Amino acid sequence: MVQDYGIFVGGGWRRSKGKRLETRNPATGEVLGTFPLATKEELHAAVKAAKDAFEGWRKTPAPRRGELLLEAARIFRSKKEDLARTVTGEMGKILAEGRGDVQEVIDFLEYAAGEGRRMFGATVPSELPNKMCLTVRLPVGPVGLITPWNFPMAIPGWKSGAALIAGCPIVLKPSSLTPLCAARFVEVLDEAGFPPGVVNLVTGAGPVVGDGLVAHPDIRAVSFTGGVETGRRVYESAARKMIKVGLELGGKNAILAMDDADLGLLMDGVLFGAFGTAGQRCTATSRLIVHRRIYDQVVDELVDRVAKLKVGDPLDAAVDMGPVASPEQERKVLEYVDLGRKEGSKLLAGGTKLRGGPYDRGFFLAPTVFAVGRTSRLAQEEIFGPVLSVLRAKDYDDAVAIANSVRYGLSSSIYTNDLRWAFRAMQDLEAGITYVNAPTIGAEVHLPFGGTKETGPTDTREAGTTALEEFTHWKTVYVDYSGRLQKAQIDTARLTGG
Ligand code: TXE
Repeated sequence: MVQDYGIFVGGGWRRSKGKRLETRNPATGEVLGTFPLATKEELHAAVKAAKDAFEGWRKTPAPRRGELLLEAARIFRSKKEDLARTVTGEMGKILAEGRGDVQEVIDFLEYAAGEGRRMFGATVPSELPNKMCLTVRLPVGPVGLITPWNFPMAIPGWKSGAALIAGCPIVLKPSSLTPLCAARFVEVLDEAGFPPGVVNLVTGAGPVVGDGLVAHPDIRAVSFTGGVETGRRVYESAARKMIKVGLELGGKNAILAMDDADLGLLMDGVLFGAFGTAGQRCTATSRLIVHRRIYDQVVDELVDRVAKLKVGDPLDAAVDMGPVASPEQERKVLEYVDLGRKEGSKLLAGGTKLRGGPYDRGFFLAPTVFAVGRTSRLAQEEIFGPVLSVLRAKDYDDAVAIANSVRYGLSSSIYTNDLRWAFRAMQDLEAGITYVNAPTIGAEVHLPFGGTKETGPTDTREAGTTALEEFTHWKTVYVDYSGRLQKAQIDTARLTGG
């Protein structure tokens, strides 16, 4: 039975007056649920609920807030398999990755809960006697979380965990491709017992609900993950309101393969990095930059290994890659394949839509590899699908120059056994993340995540020790217990008599 969902506002599910959207399984076409395209008024009601909840939530001691996050993590753990199947069913990633999506929520909620007992500030000596200086973090207020479809539970988990522990009520606006995952995510938070209005969910069109959320005068910060062009609009709108904004806008991530690399290790990493989640990760390996001395050997082995990848039902444990997430994704990837051919790039593997039997019900593409020129669009633009571009480099410096020639700066990787190249790459690669002898994917929740250049113009980092930055501001506090007026910079009597 297909369930009709409402919006979650002020602690309960409400009916919406808006039109409805259907969410479908990209492997089978099956309708999984219907969701509202919420109206402006309904968005305003959600923001009002968050605003009304702010006073109580900010005054709830952070360790108590953490207890609710831990309770949510416990429920996620108890429902992990069922939720993982929802992720795979709605988004199309293979079940092992669906489980990973949910595990990331559990890991981050547990990490964030601990932050409730840290949230360290600084205590600093004063230049005056009998005076104390310290810094404290304070929540910014109600916040908007705008999330994409590729990690339909993990990204809401990262953003919500950080906002909630900081003391900010949330209004979550998920991608219209994966509202069911968002609804199930919010059901768990509700079951954990967050006070009414602290957690709100509004589904609907980006230009209405997303835009309206960023522009709403009572929303004090926005955390956004999505495409660059949408991110630019969010950035502009947030700047007009002078509010904090965190942006994570994708990548064109490269693996550098040096001539001393362990080729077996490299090949495993490239396949996982490029074709895991059908290439639809912001950190996906979309470029392989190979030292000229091993180029032919690497290309031969790669073509061999790609031919053995199994594409099919993402619930089948023997399958390596499921469908892409939507007809739009499929169209976009096939357009890039056409473009590659027109640009004169050499198709080494794949490049087709898979047809016949169960393939005809979903959006299944063959894992694709092109040999490309360094200025080609395939080498420069984020495709967000199972397409790997291979480039030949003269030496280390040339490989780094190619890697850095794109507008993105999210993840990067080098395969080498030479410490000198590894350590130079840590400094030379223009990216928020560098892996050594591992692919460009695989972030862990207790480390900062984000990028440079057009990936992360606001230079915020999600997760890890930096997660609170998006949702808090610093207050500096001076406590003078001298009992008299003391003047900084003016009472200048010093030991030296100055
Ligand atoms: O993203 P959008 P889409 C890239 C990837 C992909 C492309 C398009 O290249 O092919 O973006 O994907 C909401 N104001 N990434 O269309 O449109 C929208 O409803 C406020 C990279 O899904 O950026 C959704 O909730 N919000 C990426 C969210 O923004 C708006 C992950 C993202 O949607 C809005 C996903 C507006 N005007 C896609 N318009 C990554 N960084 O990993 C839409 N939205």
